[in-house]
Amino acid sequence: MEEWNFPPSYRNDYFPDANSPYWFRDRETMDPEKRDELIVARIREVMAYAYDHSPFYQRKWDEAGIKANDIRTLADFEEVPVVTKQELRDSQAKNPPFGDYLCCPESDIHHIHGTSGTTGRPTAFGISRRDWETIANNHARIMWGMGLRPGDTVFVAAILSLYMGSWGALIGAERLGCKAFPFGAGAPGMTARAVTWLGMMKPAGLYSTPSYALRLAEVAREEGVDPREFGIKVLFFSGEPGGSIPSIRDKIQQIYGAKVVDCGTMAELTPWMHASGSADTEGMLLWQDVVYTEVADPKTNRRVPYGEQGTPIYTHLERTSQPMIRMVSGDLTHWVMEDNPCGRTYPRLPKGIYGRIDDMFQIRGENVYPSAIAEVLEGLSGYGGEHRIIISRGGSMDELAVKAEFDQEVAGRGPDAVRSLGEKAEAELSRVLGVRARVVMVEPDTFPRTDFKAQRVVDDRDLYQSLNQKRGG
Ligand code: 8LH
Repeated sequence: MEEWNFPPSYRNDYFPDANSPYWFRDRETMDPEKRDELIVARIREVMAYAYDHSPFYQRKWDEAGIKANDIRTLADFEEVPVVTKQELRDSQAKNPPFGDYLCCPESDIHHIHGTSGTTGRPTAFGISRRDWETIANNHARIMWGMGLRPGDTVFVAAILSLYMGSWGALIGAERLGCKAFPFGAGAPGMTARAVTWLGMMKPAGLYSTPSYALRLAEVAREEGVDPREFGIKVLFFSGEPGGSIPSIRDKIQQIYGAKVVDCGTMAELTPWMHASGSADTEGMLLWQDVVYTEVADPKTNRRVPYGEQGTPIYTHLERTSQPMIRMVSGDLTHWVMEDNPCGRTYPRLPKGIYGRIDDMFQIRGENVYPSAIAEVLEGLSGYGGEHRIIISRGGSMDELAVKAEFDQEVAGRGPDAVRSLGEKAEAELSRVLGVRARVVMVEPDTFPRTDFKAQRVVDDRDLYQSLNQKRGG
């Protein structure tokens, strides 16, 4: 059925009917129970393959006493031990450079990439030519679902080195028959140049992080350009929360006059677009026939029912070089199974991925996500576009302070307008978060902007103490 094989073998000249909203209608719209049956059979094949080709999986599953053939249901699969990032690092340290979960001969490796984080031992991705083509085919299919079409120009405005996001968007656009523009990001002066090139190329699609799309719009305005003049149809974002946060999504849609689609999971899980919205469906669909995703209780690693919150655990169904089988993400989301406006029968993450469990902090018993704070501020008219979250864990009670920029318009209206915006932000944050948040309004452009993923949490106890003294608190 529609090239759903393992090992995958896609025809690189395949295109759906030009009027079809689906790349593979059957795979995308089939009865989900039928799909689950096929997924179970595919899991057995992928597990047997990984066991035969990798000492890593042999060790892991022998220790757990699990064999591919034991997996008869999706519930059986929950018995399979999860893979953590640390295990991948350890495997690569002992078996450099690709680890003993590399399931193809090193001579088959076509691309080397790696994790983009700056702390800890980086992880190397060794991707075979077959996998590279599979990734391109999967991303082209999902980008078709976003409404992009052959001949469209796709502008990749993200760092093109150690970030799989940019490469994944690029090869998807190439396979889709688009005019792919690997513009990149991150070099000095590059955002202003992006404004010029966007004006010249008028791309149908733009890929970046949500934070960078906001930055790009600011710079465009500084250059006297209205971002709507770029004529973009679809902005597809990954890398951080934002594309499924209504206040942020709506603001960006309004600024660019374009549709925002949220996508993306983890570099290890490339084809990372396997969680992605579509032209008609907001949030993220889980394209389960590409990567099987379980939203699970982080303590038990077992699926939670639809409607509940958990951490995504991912399993490649179409990768042969470094397949991830039950890789635990450490992110948080909640999933639902409903009729989707686009007709695809996948489960959906209506609010996308909120953030990492590690980034969540507790203030007087309440769980607070940085993305929830961004959501509130972006919804306030007069907010200047950047903020920092300051957590104090020094005293007997945890305290939360937010430094938020006001915009030029509020600045022009004077101190009363600034104070009133601060009070409004404080009231709204306290209402939404369920805990008191102190807000300090700061001048426009106080904080540096990012051309990658935003980092806004500051654990700065000294600053908090001086703030307390000023307020006599
Ligand atoms: C997200 C999202 C999203 C990623 N909403 N959080 O960009 C896709 C891939 C290549 C990527 O960013 O991989 P990387 O650098 O390994 O980072 C993975 C983390 O990024 C992931 O665990 C999430 O915390 C976050 N992330 N896409 C919310 N659409």
